[in-house]
Amino acid sequence: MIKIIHFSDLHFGSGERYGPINPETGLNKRFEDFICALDKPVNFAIENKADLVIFTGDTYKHATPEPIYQKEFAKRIKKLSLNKIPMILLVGNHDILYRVDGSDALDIYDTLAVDGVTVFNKIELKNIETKNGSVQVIALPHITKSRLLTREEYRDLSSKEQDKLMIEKVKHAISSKVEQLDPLLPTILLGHGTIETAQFSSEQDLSIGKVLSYPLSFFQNQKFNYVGFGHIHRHQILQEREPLILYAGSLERVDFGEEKEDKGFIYLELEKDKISHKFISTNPRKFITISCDLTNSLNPQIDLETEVLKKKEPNAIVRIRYKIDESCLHLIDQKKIKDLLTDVFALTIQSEIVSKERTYRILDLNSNLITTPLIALEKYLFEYSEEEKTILLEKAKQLIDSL
Ligand SMILES: [Mn+2]
Repeated sequence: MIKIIHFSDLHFGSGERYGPINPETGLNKRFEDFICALDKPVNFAIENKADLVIFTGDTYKHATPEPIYQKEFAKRIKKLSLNKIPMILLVGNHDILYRVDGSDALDIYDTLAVDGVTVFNKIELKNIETKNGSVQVIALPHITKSRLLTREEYRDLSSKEQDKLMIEKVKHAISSKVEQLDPLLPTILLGHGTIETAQFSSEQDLSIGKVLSYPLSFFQNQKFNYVGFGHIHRHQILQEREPLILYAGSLERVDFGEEKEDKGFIYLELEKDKISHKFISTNPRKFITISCDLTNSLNPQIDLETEVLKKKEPNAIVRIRYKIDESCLHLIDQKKIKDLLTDVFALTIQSEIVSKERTYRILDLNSNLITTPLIALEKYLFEYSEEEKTILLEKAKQLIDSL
């Protein structure tokens, strides 16, 4: 039996706007949360004498991390290496610098040839030796156009056609690796990217339709014992068996889009024809949104305070959102609200002011457009980029057509 720990989407440096500086360490306290979260799979692997640790990408917020982020990550890699636990590092989109040199934030571990560490930055099949036998790994790191296609191939294609071509190429690449598999060894496929049937965290939703996504059928191959993915922060199991296909999810909550999701890592026990899996929570810091519609309230301050006291929890990251009529705005004392929440970790207060007198108008949006809703929508979307507009209009057209 081979014991495997799989975690993903570490994102050191992300979400720090929710953290104050710890005066004792000089570090953002949210970053300290992320370090604690990383310690959980690392320590679990050591305590349980794991045979292999897998990380499926997005190490930092971006590919040029501050030295402190690199240092804290490297410490954990070294700890696993000293404990003789092999480790796989798969490159995610946040690890890649979009330049022609093709380098990424994980390259350094390959360059230094850290004992037991294998970095995957291209589609590849490799045998990884563990103390309980070899595992075959097909790696599908984040795919970029420049790494997969030649200029001649993509020059005359629309971005949709380029995506299609890339998906085709990935399909071929995976099939050719599958042909080379040794039927006697356990096989895992590790990826960083979007699988069509997966669900995003709510604040990640906007990237749907923009990124290329793989059909689930690419991975429904009985020659695989496990398909483990990174990229989508929401932990989810796409398929329970033959093979087990899942997203490990991120280790900590990056933003409020992940408020309702538990966070953790995956513990796997792999035998040639059997696999068991368990999600182990990192007990991430709580995010709490307190929403309050005060537009019909006679005592907005009291109503808001009541709601806040009902929902708040110590040490949580709290977001208060209240909706109030402009004429009642002066009845809210935000200072008093803050005083009720001195024991929370971080606090933001957002107000939405509703005005009865004025309604916001876009000049071009007038009653003449009532018969052409798509044109009306286009005018309404003036704040969006051309690319986003195109996506939204396409979706709207589908909706209108289906009605
Ligand atoms: Mn990613």
